[in-house]
Amino acid sequence: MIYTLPKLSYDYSALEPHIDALTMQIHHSKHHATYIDNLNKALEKAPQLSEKSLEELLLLGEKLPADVKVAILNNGGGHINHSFFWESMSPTPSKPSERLQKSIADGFGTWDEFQAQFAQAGLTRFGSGWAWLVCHNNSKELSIISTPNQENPLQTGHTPILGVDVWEHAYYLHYQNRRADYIAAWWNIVDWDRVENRLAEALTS
Ligand code: MN3
Repeated sequence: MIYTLPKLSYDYSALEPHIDALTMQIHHSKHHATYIDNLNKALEKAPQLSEKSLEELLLLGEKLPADVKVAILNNGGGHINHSFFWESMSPTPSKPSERLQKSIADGFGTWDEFQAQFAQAGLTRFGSGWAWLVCHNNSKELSIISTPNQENPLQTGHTPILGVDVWEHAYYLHYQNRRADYIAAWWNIVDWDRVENRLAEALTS
């Protein structure tokens, strides 16, 4: 399987002023593209893995062949995380429906508490990584976690519902060291319809 860079459904400038066009362009056409190139290079060296889906590869984890393990986990994670991230945002975002707000408030007390915990997870991730709203695959409980580098919640038995990239490359050009301001602005472009669909699917699967 050869992976290719997914096209965005909006222009690089479409998320301004919350995410600037140059950040989007570099993030998508350079960072994400590099993860895909390096993933493909690693898979060339391990043709026995060619039938596996990306999810299956990430779930193999430590069982991956030693010479390609780190490359597949880092770059496969980078590909899946970024594909998910682009689809989590919209230049014309829907508001969270009452049903979604209730589902989330049931998990966190209130909507505001959910947003506060999510932002805190992103803010306190030391170095590079992600903050996530996840649904546990077995208990179906909602929680907020953060992962280092390009790890994905599926590797710990969770289905990601929403995730924000808090690597510096996601915000540094416009926000410099102000990660909190980036996360606060990012709420304005979250596609809540997408979030609601992901949650409904996670709860019934
Ligand atoms: Mn990134």
